[in-house]
Amino acid sequence: MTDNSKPRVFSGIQPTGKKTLGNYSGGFRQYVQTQATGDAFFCIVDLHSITVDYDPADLRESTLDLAALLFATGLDSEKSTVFAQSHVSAHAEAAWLLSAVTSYGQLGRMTQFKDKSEGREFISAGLFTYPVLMAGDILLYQTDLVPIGDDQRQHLELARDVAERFNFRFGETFRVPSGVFPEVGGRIMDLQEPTKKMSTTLSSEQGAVYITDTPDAIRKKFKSAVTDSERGVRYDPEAKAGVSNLLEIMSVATGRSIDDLQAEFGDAGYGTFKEAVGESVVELLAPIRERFEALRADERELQRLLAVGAEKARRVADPTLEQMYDRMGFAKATAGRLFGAARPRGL
Ligand code: LTN
Repeated sequence: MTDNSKPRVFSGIQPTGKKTLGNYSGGFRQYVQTQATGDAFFCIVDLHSITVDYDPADLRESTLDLAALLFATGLDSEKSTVFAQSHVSAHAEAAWLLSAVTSYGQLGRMTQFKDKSEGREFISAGLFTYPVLMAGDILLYQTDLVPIGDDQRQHLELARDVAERFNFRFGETFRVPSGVFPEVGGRIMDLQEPTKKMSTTLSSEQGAVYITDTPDAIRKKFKSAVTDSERGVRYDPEAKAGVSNLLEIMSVATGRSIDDLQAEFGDAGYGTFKEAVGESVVELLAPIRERFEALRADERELQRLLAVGAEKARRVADPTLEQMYDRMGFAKATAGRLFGAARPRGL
């Protein structure tokens, strides 16, 4: 079942917001690459979505949207395990157990908690304990590698601390995971404000390219992308300038090096260059969009694929959870809990 020669990879993806070209470049693209080299689990973290104000009907739709998008960008249900967090009850249980070895003070120092709670009138307890749920996600699978964005470094550090504290207090149980951070294409900037990251929530409609945008919408967005005055098509990543961002985007879309692209477009006008970048992104995203539309239209098939994923996930997560209960001194629940965990929800 598990292949010990390949590192176990685990990542969680929030089912909220429309996913951007930035998410593709710094996330989805990496996930697909791990299929060849690792034993990979990709979890749609719906339980994390309830930590801020949300709409139940949206959550259901976004969960299926994200599942379709993960398969459309190239994840293969035979090679990887793609599943919804709420379908595997071990996640919610692990979060409670791990809260015993998580420091209240450390949770209070999480910058994401401080940013997300600032100025809100209602701050849920779940927003505060969010990193404990995330630690459980990772640790249940005896994960070696966690592909994540830079903004998740502090959460990963907490997960490592939690693993070490549990191992020390209750005996060796968890593998201590390492983060993998994207080198190239990890920071795609907003097309209208190239000093800011392209964002699902903060970018304007024109500043962000969505993975499921139509070819025409994509062309339009690149046509109106901000460039720099009088600098020509030159790469200068430090300047955080529009042209450098466009070069990076075209490099991601075509697989060609920045040097190679500079050689071709160095003397071209901005108009010609922007059109070429737009076309390269259309070529990258059009097939993904088509696969997405086809998969999304077949909810039964999506549900089936998620059920296959959840089954595979349970087979790995449940034994870890059992070990946690046992090491922590809980009396054995003869068959009861195991049966409960393996039983499909709703029965
Ligand atoms: N917090 C992460 C999502 C996430 C995750 C995980 C990532 C939840 N659980 C486990 C990696 C591993 C985010 O907001 N991107």
